[in-house]
Amino acid sequence: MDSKILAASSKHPKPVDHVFQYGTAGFRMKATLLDSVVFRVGLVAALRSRKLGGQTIGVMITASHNPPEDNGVKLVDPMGEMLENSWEAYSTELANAKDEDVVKVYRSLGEKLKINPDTASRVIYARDTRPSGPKLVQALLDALNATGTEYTDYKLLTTPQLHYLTRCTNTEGTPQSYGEVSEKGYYEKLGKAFKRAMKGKKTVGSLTVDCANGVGGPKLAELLKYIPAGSDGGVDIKIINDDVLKAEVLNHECGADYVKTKQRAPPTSKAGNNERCCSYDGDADRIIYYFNDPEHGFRLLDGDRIATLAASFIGDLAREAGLASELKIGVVQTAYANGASTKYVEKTLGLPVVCTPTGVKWLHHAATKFDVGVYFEANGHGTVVFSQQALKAFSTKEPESPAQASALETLRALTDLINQTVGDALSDMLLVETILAHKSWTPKEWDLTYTDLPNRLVRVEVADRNIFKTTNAERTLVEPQGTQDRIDQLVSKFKDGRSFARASGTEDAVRVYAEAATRSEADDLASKIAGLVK
Ligand code: NG1
Ligand code: ZN
Repeated sequence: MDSKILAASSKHPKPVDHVFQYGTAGFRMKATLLDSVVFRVGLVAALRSRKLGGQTIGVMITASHNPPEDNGVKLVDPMGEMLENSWEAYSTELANAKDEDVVKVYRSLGEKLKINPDTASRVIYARDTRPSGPKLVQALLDALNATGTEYTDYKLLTTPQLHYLTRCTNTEGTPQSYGEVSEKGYYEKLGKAFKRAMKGKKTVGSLTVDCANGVGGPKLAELLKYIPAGSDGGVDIKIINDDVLKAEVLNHECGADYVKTKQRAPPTSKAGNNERCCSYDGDADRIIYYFNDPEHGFRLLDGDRIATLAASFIGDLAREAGLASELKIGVVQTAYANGASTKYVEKTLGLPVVCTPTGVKWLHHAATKFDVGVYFEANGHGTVVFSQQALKAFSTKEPESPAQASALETLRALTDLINQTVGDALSDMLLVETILAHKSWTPKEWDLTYTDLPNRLVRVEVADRNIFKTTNAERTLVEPQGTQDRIDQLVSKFKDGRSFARASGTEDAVRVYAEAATRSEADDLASKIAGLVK
């Protein structure tokens, strides 16, 4: 095997002097730099699968909301979760090994982790629509072939579809089976669950979906074959930005990141006042809702809003089902969640909120500590996870009234509708549509549940972002010494002031977030804190 790996590796030389790091979103950069990285990630996937006794590992080639010339690669663990933390370091080590040391590092990892090379290794993989994808797939294949790994190529998929299929593959034929192991199985599961969850309720008007000209476009078109029309207890969807043939339009002036950062609808959107709109990102694992309010202009309904909507709906259902006392329901956010959303969950919904560092893996992990854990990043990446106890309660509780039976059935449907492996724009969209239909809400009513505190997020270029060390879920700076005291002093001068600074995990910069009672005070606070860290 060693000589095969050596020969294959020589076809994928590492760019000299480039240092790679498996970050919160795997490896991500200009696609031209990625060939050796993908090859070596293939080697790590083989090791990880063997370490786990031949369970199937997922490999996704995507750069999400990044521009078309970028690409990236990340690994998915057997239950559809993000790669275990310690393995990020092994991936980084192998990605940075000199060409002549690849086999040595591969072997030493195998020895250190006590991996039996005779164990079978299995991988499934997919990619988004970027033109660099097929060539990178070839690098991955070379690694899988050199390590004698069995594989399935799912070609084009959204990132959450690959997470779903990874879990389905590993649970097939067991009582924990997550669904049929096929793309079609995914659509069927969602379509069936949506119909059950909707119970014939009607959505109001139509929903315009901006697919960021990414893989979400064709996949949504496919999903719609399994979704009834609005008049039939489903939803009427108008798809925009679904051009996957012109490479340069991916994420360009459209998509969740554009809408969230520019605070405006994509120019191609023709939606009228008060009409529901949503935007996916390039690999459809993020979703943001929005609408135009004739009185107040553009209104964003971001990840915080989706989390509060889901928590309130599921909380109500649990009460109606008579399960409120036995199930721990909670919401997980990051420090970027608007303070008003946190207050709404704690005070109005009466549910606990946990704050974790940035990065979905932290949120997901914290959410699994609840029986129903709702987690979302403000940027629209999130989902709901249910504990075994919750699933058991939903399926075994004897209803004492028709209302209880109905709540239980809706809860069961939600556990199938929600992609519990990772945030999923398609599944989250159907969840929001279901909830709005049940509540007979337009986006306006959803928007009125609480008022966001004015806030500002700024990106600060610094000489060395690594000197910024945080604690308290990234809300407190421990280094450089004294900086936090100065931040606290400034914040105390602002009504409803809150601010923190942390090094970005994905860009070479520090991010400063500030909230205050008014727009101008939030801007002022953010710029003062930015001045402090510069
Ligand atoms: P960084 O660059 O570490 O702030 C950004 C987003 C995260 C998350 C990751 C991964 C903000 C403020 N940060 O992280 O929420 O999505 O990228 O893609 O939006
Ligand atoms: Zn994404």
